[in-house]
Amino acid sequence: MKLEELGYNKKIEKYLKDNNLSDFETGRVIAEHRERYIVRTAIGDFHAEITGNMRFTAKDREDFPAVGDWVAVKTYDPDLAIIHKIVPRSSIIKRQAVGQYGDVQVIAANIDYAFLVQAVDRDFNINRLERYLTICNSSKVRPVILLSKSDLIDEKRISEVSELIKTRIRNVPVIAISNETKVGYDALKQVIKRGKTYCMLGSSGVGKSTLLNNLMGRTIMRTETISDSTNKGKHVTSHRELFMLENGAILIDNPGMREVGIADTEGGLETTFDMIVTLSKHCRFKNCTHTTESGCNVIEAVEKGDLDRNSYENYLRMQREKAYFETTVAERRRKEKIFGKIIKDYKKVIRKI
Ligand SMILES: Nc1nc2c(ncn2[C@@H]2O[C@H](COP(=O)(O)OP(=O)(O)OP(=O)(O)O)[C@@H](O)[C@H]2O)c(=O)[nH]1
Ligand SMILES: [Mg+2]
Ligand SMILES: [Zn+2]
Repeated sequence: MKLEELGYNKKIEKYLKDNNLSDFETGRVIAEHRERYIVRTAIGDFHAEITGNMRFTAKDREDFPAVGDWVAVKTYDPDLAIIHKIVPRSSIIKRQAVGQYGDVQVIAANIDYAFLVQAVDRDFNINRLERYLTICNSSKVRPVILLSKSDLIDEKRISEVSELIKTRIRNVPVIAISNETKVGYDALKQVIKRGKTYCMLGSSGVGKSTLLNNLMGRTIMRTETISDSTNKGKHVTSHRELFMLENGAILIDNPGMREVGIADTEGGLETTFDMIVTLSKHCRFKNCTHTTESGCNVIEAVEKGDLDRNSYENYLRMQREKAYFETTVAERRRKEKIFGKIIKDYKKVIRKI
């Protein structure tokens, strides 16, 4: 297969050349199963692992390969390869790692568009939608909101939901689809372009894999009915994988997410809540936190009804979460530094003996 079909471009080519990596095989990570990867190259698919050096020097999860990454590999057996280098990413979707303070989880790399999938019947939650948007906005990924399972509710409710989205989220396309009736598929297919990479994000059971299967025209990913009483929180898809659609687009299916912790460092919150940023220029204090200050233009806008109160509260919640995340990262780095020094001192002592 040609690498161009996987989204290969001149920028990647230039990087490999400038860094003397032309002797390596170039590939794209198409699947990840707990630090074991499948890399697709021009000469086939390989099971791959990273070099010991890459593991040793990795500071956090971002230094490990992720689905969607372009990598330089050395191939060995008919299907074995070692990943030597990750090509710098054009975008990276990440969230706070669940249960590991101060660390991130990389969801996918080199993504052009993210489909934020919510089932309109009961999964719909606008606060969570703003969370996903923040993740996209911190990662230079363009969002498209997909309201799935539209067959389960009536037209009136769909327009209500669309209107509600419009009051808080501007300039993001919203497409209502049904994987049952295929309503909305035409509009969706117009967004899916050759050579671009797409990633589906959303809770478990909203129909991500069903959509993938439908777009592929065959069952690639297992899907399952989730019954509320017996399988609460059960995830059907358990790994991330990249697929190539017939029209030449590339689509990544993900396991459903339960938590969407903000690990924003790139101003995603500011982009998502640009209205708050604009309003805050007229706050009395420059370092206004928009919580209790007098002369806060943001609070005033909420009180006047110019700014949606729920959206404002959601912003404050994520802002706090971000601040907390940043402190835990700093704390972790500090501890690592102390630990690093202990090792160094220890080595010095050993050498002297
Ligand atoms: N009525 C209706 N059911 C759907 C639709 N899309 C998916 N389903 C059903 O919802 C269930 C879950 O679908 P999946 O595609 O497995 O959901 P998923 O988002 O991939 O879930 P995870 O892999 O756990 O993240 C299946 O029983 C599907 O048949 C839809 O548009 N309408
Ligand atoms: Mg799935
Ligand atoms: Zn303020």
